[in-house]
Amino acid sequence: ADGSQDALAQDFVEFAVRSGVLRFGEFRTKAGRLSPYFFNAGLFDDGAKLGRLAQFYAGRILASGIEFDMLFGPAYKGIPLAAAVAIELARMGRNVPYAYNRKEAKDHGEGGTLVGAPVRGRVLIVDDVMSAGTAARESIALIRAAGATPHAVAIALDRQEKATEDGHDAPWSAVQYVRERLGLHVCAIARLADLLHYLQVHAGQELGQHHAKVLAYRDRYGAG
Ligand code: OMP
Repeated sequence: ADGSQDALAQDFVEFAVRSGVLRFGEFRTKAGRLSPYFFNAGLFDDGAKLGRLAQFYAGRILASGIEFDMLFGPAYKGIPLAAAVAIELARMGRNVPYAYNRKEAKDHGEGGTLVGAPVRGRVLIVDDVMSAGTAARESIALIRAAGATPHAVAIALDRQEKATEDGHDAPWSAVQYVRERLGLHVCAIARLADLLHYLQVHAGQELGQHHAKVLAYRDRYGAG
């Protein structure tokens, strides 16, 4: 299966749309692309939504069979994600340490930019979205600098877009780059293909009207 009709992914897209996290319109991405959709994980903004989100991540992570020794949440949006996923994994019987970074180093107190458990072993990065791959590369560098092994990345949405290299579009996707060039495992709750499937299923309804624009965006920037 190509995963585009994956039930968990379809449930997740529905949850994201109903929560107002996945929106349609005109948005500028970090890589400067004009996108007809945007996923704002910061809008999983109450305890129930965050808890449900964590269940989706934990379910995907455990089903993937990826091995890991700890979780890492990159500042800022990865911090509540890693914390919530750590709680959910513990509830499911898999208690692992977690850590996160500050964006600015403290010059007093405990010092340094890393907070939480010591960063060591095989680290699973928990982040929101992968588009062109810049955020993932920053997290990988941080974990390497701490002397640990960046082993895997779990994201809510893989936008399945071309990576950028020095401001230019690469022929491969960001996820392909992280998997094949950097050798990390990547698991995503949903991908652009799942979103397209969801919009297609809702053809004829208000949501379905966004299908053509999202498809055109994939034709322009899609990869993998
Ligand atoms: P890359 O660093 O290009 O992979 O983009 C990932 C980051 O872009 C995410 O961590 C977000 O900060 C932001 N983003 C979203 O949150 N949702 C989207 O739908 C698209 C982006 C984006 O700017 O590409």
